[in-house]
Amino acid sequence: MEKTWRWFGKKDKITLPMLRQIGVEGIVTALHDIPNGKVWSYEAIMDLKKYIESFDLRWSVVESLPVCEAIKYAGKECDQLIDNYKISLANLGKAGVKTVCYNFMPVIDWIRTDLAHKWDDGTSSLYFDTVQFAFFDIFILERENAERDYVPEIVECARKMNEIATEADKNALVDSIIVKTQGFVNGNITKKDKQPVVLFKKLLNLYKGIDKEKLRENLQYFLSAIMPVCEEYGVNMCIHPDDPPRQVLGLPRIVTNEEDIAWLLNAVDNPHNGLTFCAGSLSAGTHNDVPVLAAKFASHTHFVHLRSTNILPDGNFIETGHLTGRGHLIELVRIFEKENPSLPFRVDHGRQMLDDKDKSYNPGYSFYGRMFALAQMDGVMATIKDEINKNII
Ligand code: DNO
Repeated sequence: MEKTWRWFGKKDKITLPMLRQIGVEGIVTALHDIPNGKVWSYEAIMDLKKYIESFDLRWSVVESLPVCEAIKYAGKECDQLIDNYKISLANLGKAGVKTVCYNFMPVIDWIRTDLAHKWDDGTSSLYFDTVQFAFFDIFILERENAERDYVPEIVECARKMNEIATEADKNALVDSIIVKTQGFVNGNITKKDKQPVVLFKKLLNLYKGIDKEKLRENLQYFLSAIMPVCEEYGVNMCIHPDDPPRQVLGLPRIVTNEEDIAWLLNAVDNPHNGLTFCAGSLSAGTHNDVPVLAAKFASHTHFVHLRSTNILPDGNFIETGHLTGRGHLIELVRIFEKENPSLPFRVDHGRQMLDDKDKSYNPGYSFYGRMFALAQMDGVMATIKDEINKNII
């Protein structure tokens, strides 16, 4: 597979020459400065593409061309926004950037409660704690009937947490859940927003009355509208699974399991409608057997995120090492190498280690931690290629 790396543009402290030194072949990036919903011009795309190519790298994947909320909840600006999306896709296609990752998660993209969960060896990784999340939902957001979504023991622990939490604790949690993890992925809330909770609640309100069926309809509408452009320019759309893969905050989520993925591929049956196979997101649900899903959907996969999690007995989950955990990444590399050796993959998130600590990288996107994981995956790939060449597998 092609070794790619998520790079956040010319302002990223991790530079393209650094990536060349560690064996990266392709870049995964976006025009992060263009506000969501606005057209990506051909000129702006070519400018970034040429910059990347000047370092002997290629722009392999767009992550993400963001889908605006009004497309997801079918607001009145929906058709205009889809038209803009089509123009951006056509411009990408003309520029030769033909793999586009996106998600259809309402309001909030990926969710973690702790961005620096300590390991015994001094490194840290990202973590999701159910009690902290329930505390955020019930006592900080004060979402109507939120406690119905948690078992009584969790509600009780969240209540106790609320009794002792200071304002600073609450702000730190808000920062982790809806600010720090969202801003840099072109999410709805950024560091500049003074009242993130107020804004977040307004966004949640936009989805009143939108259930799983309705959200599916809206996704189908969006995909059917853009497919002709994808066909004309050879662009492959790859949806990112919901992270974690379940309903949250009363919002529907529709890419959580085998049935959802099968629905998506069937609803718009077109080779350009495919998947970002994110092993990390899928592995955070006990209902998912990740290698089974990979084997089943490999031919519809256009892009792979290699990351693994472990689910703890209390339902919390931790981002674990790339050679362990429920992601079964070794088996996945075996499946995808056989299916399509030129498929782009990136190591998705790494631990914070060594010099990463003081660099204020985006959460999950450390340098040494990801480099370490990339080296591990590189070794796995080399072994598997060798097995394939010797006809052992
Ligand atoms: C988190 C990322 C996601 C992903 C988007 C794709 O680290 O994997 O934010 O980029 O969901 O649209």
